[in-house]
Amino acid sequence: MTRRISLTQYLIEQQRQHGHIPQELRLLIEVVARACKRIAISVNKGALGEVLGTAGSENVQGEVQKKLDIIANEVLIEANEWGGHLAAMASEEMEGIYLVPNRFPQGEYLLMFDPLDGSSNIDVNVSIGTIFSVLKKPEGSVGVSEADFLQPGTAQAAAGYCVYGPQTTLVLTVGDGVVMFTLDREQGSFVLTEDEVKIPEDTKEFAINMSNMRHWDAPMKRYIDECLAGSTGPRGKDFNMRWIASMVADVHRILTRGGVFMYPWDKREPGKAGKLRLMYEANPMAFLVEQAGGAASNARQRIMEMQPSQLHERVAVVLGSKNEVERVTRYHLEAK
Ligand code: FBP
Ligand code: AFP
Repeated sequence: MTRRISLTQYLIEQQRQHGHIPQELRLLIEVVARACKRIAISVNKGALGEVLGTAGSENVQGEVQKKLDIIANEVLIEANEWGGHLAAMASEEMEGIYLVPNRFPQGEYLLMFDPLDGSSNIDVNVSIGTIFSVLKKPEGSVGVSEADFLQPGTAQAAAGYCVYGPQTTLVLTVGDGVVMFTLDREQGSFVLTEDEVKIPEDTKEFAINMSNMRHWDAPMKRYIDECLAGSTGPRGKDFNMRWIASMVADVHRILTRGGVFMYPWDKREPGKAGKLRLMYEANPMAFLVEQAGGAASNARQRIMEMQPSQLHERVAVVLGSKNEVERVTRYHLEAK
């Protein structure tokens, strides 16, 4: 019988044999995974758990909050605040950072998350997910402030997501490749099901919200026009399109079979760099994609090298199969 490796076993082996992760980080990842299991239970209950629909409030970015956005945010905070591994948390659903209350021990790590990504898919029973990114508090900083979070993606100690779809899958990197765990619902544990996730360098599949095409700038239009031209166009091959409108689900497909995901800059909001958030969406996904052999840029530079200037900063995102990401980036740089 094939040996089943649980998330706990995997993390303990990483800690013991490879020295990749300190004990505090192992604990942190396990706690995040446990929170994801609780979120998965709420997601699965759907209408029976009265978790669908809007909550009647807005988050800091002026977006209408769904009940599950709030539930998932609370589950992640409650699960993580008491363990002693964290100094503070930040979330898409909270304006400022969340300090670990004084009654609990303080740790060295900072946790950021999008508790429920793909909000527009919650009520329609399509895959959604939780995205997380882990940083270390800068050496020598006293207390914790928002500035401690403003580190580039290259500083991430770990990143991952959990996708709530036909299966619940946890995808993780601690900087040594990408691994996937499938939730065994009967046992209640995450079981290792992919230990060397690799994104092919080439692809014939792209993901973008085509309804925004008229708002893109010229290099983005050029890239998509060439894909749409198919085998008789400059690319000499036919492309397929997929758009789930949950970044987790689109990135999961790319980590599984390749492809390129784009959420470009948009003329409608010239002051903003894109729709997606740098700190808790783009950076963790970029870390995963790079660790799987892919690439991630903002169409001009590597996402992981961007210096964030605020917690809820937005960024244009192009990620996935390396040769396509490089092509999109090249088109933008040539047009400068
Ligand atoms: P939320 O954080 O509000 O869920 O927005 C993020 C997101 O849902 C991404 O997961 C997805 O790729 C994108 O927005 C979909 O955008 P659009 O509605 O333009 O298709
Ligand atoms: P299958 O029966 O092979 O799954 O095809 C049906 C279907 O997946 C349908 O559910 C989708 O709407 C459609 O095909 C998608 O087709 P494209 O691959 O052309 O997008």
